[in-house]
Amino acid sequence: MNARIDEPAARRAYYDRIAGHSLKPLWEVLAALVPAQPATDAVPALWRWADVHPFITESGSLITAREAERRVLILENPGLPGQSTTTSTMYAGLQLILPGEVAPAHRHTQSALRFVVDGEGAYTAVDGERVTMAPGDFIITPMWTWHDHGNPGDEPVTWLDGLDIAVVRMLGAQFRENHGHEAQPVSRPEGDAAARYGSGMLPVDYAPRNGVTPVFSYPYRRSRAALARMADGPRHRCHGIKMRYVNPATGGAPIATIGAFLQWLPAGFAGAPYRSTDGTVFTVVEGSARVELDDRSFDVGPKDTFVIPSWHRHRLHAREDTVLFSFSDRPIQQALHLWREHEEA
Ligand code: 1HN
Repeated sequence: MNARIDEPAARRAYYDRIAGHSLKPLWEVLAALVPAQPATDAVPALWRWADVHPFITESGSLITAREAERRVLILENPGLPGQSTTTSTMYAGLQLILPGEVAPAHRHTQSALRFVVDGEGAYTAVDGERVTMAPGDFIITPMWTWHDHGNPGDEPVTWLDGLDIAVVRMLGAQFRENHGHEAQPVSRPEGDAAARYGSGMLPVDYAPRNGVTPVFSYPYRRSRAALARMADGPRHRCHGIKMRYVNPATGGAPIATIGAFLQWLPAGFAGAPYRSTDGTVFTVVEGSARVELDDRSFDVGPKDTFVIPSWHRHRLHAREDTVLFSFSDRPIQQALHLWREHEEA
């Protein structure tokens, strides 16, 4: 036989012929499809506030929030060009809203979180209730809830958006609608959801829906005070004092697809090496720290955002008392029993 199947040229010719029939040989890609450990094209990356803030400000003179619908700079992972994503599943962006602007009401099947980075006095309206935003506030717009943003204040406001865009895209479950009114009608006074669902009580006839929290605002004032109270208590070797945001009605994640966390590292804290399968986006709220990975390290300070992809070993060193906010796809992985973590001694 002169065209044995193990000859490279014969194989290539065969691959070319079957390609015309939408067929591919698994044996050429098997190891990459099913690697021994997580493999992602996402890379660790850092967006320093000092670098991105001028670009965000400049975007304000190039396009209005109304025209853009959402005036956002995507924090696109350099390892995933053109994919508008920050980890393999999670999108992050920095959104600017200037005084007097409105970002019109819409809804979509992607869920979103906001973490306020800079400025105050803007609001987000979610399902008929407005919440005024201050730095460090964590606010969610669960899937298919109407949401619009406005800035009746007198300073620009910038927040970090986190969305499950790539997950919903992968599932082919993207839907969106415009409300028709720029700002949705306000049907509940500010603070209504917090009083009803976030005061350690629930309405007696409350039934949880979709695993989505009925509380959509987690003010930094309260979260920060909680961390401060715990500062002298026991600490995790890798994470310092790390808390996860919860749906107060279930104890689960506030959004079915996105887990969010706030952590406090005391000055001088040297965390043990850690990795987990949920690629994570971090933003520094207070303080300064060094993030040490196997092949690179970076120093981070307030308002800087960075990403640690899945299964990338890293450790956190706090130069000062430091507060980090982070989010990832952990609830999805946990629901599917896929989530793993590893702490080193
Ligand atoms: C979106 O609706 C918002 O509502 C922000 O503020 C970022 C990124 C992709 C798709 C929809 C928002 C978004 C988004």
